[in-house]
Amino acid sequence: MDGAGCEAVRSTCPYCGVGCGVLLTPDGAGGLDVRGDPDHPANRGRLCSKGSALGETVGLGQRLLAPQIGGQEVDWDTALDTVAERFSETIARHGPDSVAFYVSGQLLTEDYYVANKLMKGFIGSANIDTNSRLCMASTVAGHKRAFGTDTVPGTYEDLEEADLVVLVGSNLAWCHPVLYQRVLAERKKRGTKIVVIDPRRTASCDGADMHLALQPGSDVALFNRLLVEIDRAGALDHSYLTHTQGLEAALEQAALDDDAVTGLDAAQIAEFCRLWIGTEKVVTIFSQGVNQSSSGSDKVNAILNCHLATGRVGKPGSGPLSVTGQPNAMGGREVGGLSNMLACHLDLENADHRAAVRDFWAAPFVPDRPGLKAVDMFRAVGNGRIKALWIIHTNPAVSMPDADAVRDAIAACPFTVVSDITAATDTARLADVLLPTSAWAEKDGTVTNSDRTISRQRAILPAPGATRPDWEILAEVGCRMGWREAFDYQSPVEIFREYAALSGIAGRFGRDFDISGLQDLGAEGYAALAPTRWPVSASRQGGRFFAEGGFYHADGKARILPVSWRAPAARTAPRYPFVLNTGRTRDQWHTMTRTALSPRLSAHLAEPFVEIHPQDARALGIGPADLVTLDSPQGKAILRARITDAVQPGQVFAPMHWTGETAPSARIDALVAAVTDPVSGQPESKASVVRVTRLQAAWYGFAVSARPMAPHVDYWALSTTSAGCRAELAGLDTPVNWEVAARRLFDLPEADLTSVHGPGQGVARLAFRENGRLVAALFVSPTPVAVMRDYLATLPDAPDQSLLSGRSPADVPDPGPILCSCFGVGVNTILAGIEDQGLMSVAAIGAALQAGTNCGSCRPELADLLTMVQAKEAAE
Ligand SMILES: Nc1nc2c(c(=O)[nH]1)N[C@H]1C(S)=C(S)[C@@H](COP(=O)(O)OP(=O)(O)OC[C@H]3O[C@@H](n4cnc5c(=O)[nH]c(N)nc54)[C@H](O)[C@@H]3O)O[C@H]1N2
Ligand SMILES: Nc1nc2c(c(=O)[nH]1)N[C@H]1C(S)=C(S)[C@@H](COP(=O)(O)OP(=O)(O)OC[C@H]3O[C@@H](n4cnc5c(=O)[nH]c(N)nc54)[C@H](O)[C@@H]3O)O[C@H]1N2
Ligand code: SF4
Ligand SMILES: [Mo]
Repeated sequence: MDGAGCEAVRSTCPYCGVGCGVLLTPDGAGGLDVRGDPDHPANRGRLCSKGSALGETVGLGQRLLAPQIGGQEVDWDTALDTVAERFSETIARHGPDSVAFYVSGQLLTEDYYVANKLMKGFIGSANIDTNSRLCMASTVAGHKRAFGTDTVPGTYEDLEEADLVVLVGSNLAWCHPVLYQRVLAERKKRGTKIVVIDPRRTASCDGADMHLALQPGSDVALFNRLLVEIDRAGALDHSYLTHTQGLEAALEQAALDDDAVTGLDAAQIAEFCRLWIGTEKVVTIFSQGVNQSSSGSDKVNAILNCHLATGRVGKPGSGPLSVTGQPNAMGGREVGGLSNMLACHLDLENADHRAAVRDFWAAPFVPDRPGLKAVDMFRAVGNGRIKALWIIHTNPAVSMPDADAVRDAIAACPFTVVSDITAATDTARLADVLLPTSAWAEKDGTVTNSDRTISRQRAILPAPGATRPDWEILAEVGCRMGWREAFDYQSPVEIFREYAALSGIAGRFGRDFDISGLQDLGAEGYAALAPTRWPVSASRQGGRFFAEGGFYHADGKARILPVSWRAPAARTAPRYPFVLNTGRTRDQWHTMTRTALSPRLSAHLAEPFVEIHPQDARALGIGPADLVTLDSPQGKAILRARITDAVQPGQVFAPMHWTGETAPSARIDALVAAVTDPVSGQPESKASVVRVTRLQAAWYGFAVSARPMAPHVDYWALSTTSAGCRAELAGLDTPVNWEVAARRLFDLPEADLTSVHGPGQGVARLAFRENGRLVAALFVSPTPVAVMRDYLATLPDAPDQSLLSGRSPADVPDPGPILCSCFGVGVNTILAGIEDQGLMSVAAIGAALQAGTNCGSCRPELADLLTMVQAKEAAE
C-alpha cells in the first residue's frame, strides 16, 4: 500500500471532475475512513462535503448483488450469453446500427475503452454515446472549432497565478468546491478578483466582486461586447494573432450583437470589460450555464475568441478553463466515448485515422459516419430503430430531457440491458437484463480530471456478491459475440497499455493526446502510477498548450470564430410565462443513488424545491413552504416553493436530483424540452418554459421512521436520516382514517399507537411504538407542517412527550436545518452563535462551533448568514 500510513490506499474521489485524491482506510465494519490526499496536486488534502462523506455511501443495503433477467436472479453465464446472443441476433437481422450503447463520464478509462472498441471496432456502428453529451459536448465542439482539438490549454495552478477568475455559468462553490476553495485561498492572500456570470445568485457569488445576472442564454452577446471592447481598447495581442485567423470576421459579427439582450446595465458591462481587459492574468472558468444551451458551442467560442484575441491562452495564470463535471468526463473524451469521435483524439471522418485504428484493433470495420447523439439515440429507441440498448453507469430515465418520453422509450425497447450498482433506479427498473457492477471503491482503473491529470482509482473493498467491474462485463460480452482475441483482457493494466500504445499512433498523426510514454507500464508501475498530466510521450510531458500557438488545424492556426447571439429555443408565452433553469445542490450527486445514502449529505436540502422570486410568488398567491405545480409542454412536477430573490422575476430554478425513487412527482427533466445545440447535439437543460401554480393540497404531512417508508400519496419526498428516513407528504384528498393511512405508510399493522388530534381542524399527530420503543411518527396539518424536522429526524432517540408536540424539550435546542454537514451544525445553532456569542466572521464561527472547518463547502452559506444578520441589525 503506497503512501501515507501502512493501510491507507490512495485513490480518487468518484464525484466531480476536480479529481481530488483520497486516502482510504477500511474501518473494519465494511465502511471506509476517507481523508484528502495531501500529495494529490488537485486538492492537496482538501475534500468537499461529498468527498468527506464517501464513507457513508459504501454500505451494501441498496446494492445489486447478482445478475437478473426479467427480475429473476440468474448466474453470470446465463446473463452474459443472453446479452451476447440478443445483440448478435439483432445485428444479424437489422444491421449494426439497430443496436446502441449509452454510457457515462463516470466510467473508468479502461471501461470506456472496451465499450468503444466493442461498438466502433467490432459491432461496426458508432452508436455509442455518453451522458457527456448532456455535459461537455458543447465544449468539445467549441475547442475543436477553435483549437483543432479538444484540449484544455491550462492547468489548475493557473488559479493560483490568476489575478481575475471569471465564472461563466458555473456554480463552482457547490459543484467544484475544492477548486473554489483554491481560488478563495488565493483571494485571501493576494486579493484575486472573482466575477460570476449567472442569471441566478448562487453560493459562488458570496465571495465575488461582481455578479452579472444576465438573461438566460445571452452569454454570446456579452462576450461579443467584450471582444469589441478589447479591439477598441487596443488590447489585441498582434503578435499572438499571427497564430490565429478569423479575427476580422469575428469582430464584424460581434459588433452586430446588441448587449441589451443581456438585461445588464451598460455601466456594469463596461466595468466588467474594463476589469477583464485590464487584467492580463485572467482565467475564464465555464461550465453548464454555457454548455447546456441551444447556442452552447457558440457560447464556448465567444469566450475562446476573447482569450485568443488577447493571447491569453495556456500562459501561467491566464486562459479559458472548462471545468468537467464527472470524474472521468475528460477521460471519456480522450478515449472516444462520444458517437462522433474515435479514440485518442482521432477523427471518425478521417480515412487514415480510421484505417490506423482498424489495423491496430485488428477490427473488421470502423464506421465512417458518426453514430446517434444521446437525444437522437433515445428518439431512435422510441421509434423502434434501436432494438437493443445497453445502458451503463447512467440513469437516463431521470437525467435526459423529456424524461417521461425517454422512460417510455426504454420501457418499450425490445431488449434493454442496464449495468448498475443498484436495482433501485428509474432506469434499472426498466431493464430486461440487469448486470451488477462493482462500485468505485472496489475497482481499479484510471480517470482524467479537468486539467488533464490522469489519476488512479484503486480497489480497497472486496467486490460484494457476484458484482464484476464494468470493463470485465463488456469484455466478456465481446468474447461471447465471437471476438475473443480482441477482448481477452485479464486486468485493467492490459487495457491501459493497449490504449497508451494506440495514443502513440495518434501522436504520430500529429494529435495532441499522446500517452505512449506509459505504454510499457507493468502491473507494478500501474499500481504505483502517481497523478500524471498528459501528454506523456518521448517529446512532451504535461504542461500547458498553445502559449506559442501550435494549434491542431492543418495550418497550425487557431480559429477566431464569428458567432452571434441567439435566444434560447423555447420562448415564454402567456401559457408558459416562466423560464425554468435547472442545476445542482451542494450535497447531492445527480440522481442521488449514492449521496442520498448519507444522512449528513441528505440533511443539507432534504426536499426537492423550486426557487421563485418574491414578486412572482406574491402575484401567484404562493406563500413560504407552499407546494407548487410546474407544467411545461413536456410534463409536470410538484415541488416545494423557496421564495428568494436569488432568482430573477420570470425565472425559476429547480435542482435536477430527485427521481422516482426519492420524489416521483419532482423529476425535473420530465419538464425539460429535448432541444439541442445544432453543432454539439447538447440539450438545452437550462432554459425550458413552464407555468407555475400553487398546489391546492388538502393536507400536508411530515413523517419520520426507523424503517423504510412506502408513501402512496400525491406528493412525497424521502430522505435518509441517521435513525432511518424522513418524508415530506401532501395529498389532494384527506384520508378517511389517519391511523389506517399511517399504518400503511410505515408498514406497521401491529405497533402501538399514541395519537393526538388538534389543536385545530385537520391536525393529527400519530406516534408508533414497538416494544415500548418509538419507531415512527406522522404529523399532519391542513397547512404546511411546522415542526422541528431536524430534531425529529433523530428519532427513535427523541423523547416521546416532546415528539408529539413536534418540538424539542426545552433543554435541547433545535439545531435547525443542517448547514455544515461535516460537523452537523444547524442554522439555528449558528444564528445563536452570531447573536449571542457575537461571532463576526466565518473564522470565528469555525473556532466556536467547528462549522466550516473541515471541507469548507458551507463557508459561502455561513458568510451569507452573517451578511443577513448584519443587514438585519443595521436596519434595526
Ligand atoms: N454537488 C454537486 N456537484 C457536482 C455535480 C452534482 O451533481 N452535485 N455534478 C457534476 C457535474 S456532472 C457537472 S456537469 C458539474 C456542473 O457544474 P455547474 O455547471 O457549476 O452546475 P449547474 O448547477 O448545473 O449550473 C451552473 C449554473 O449555470 C447557471 N446558468 C443557467 N443558465 C445560464 C445562462 O444562460 N448563462 C450563464 N452564464 N449561466 C447560466 C445556473 O443558474 C447555475 O447556477 O457539477 C459537477 N459537480
Ligand atoms: N435538467 C437537467 N438535467 C441534467 C443536467 C442538468 O443540469 N439539468 N445535467 C446533465 C449532466 S451534466 C449530467 S453529467 C447528467 C448526469 O446524469 P446521470 O449520469 O444519469 O446521473 P447519475 O446519478 O450520476 O447516474 C449514474 C448511475 O450509475 C450508477 N453507478 C454508480 N457506480 C457505478 C459503477 O461503478 N458502474 C456502473 N455500471 N454503474 C454505477 C449509479 O447508481 C447511477 O444509477 O445529467 C444531465 N441531466
Ligand atoms: S471537489 Fe468534492 S466531489 Fe469534487 S472530487 Fe473533490 S472531494 Fe470529490
Ligand atoms: Mo455533467
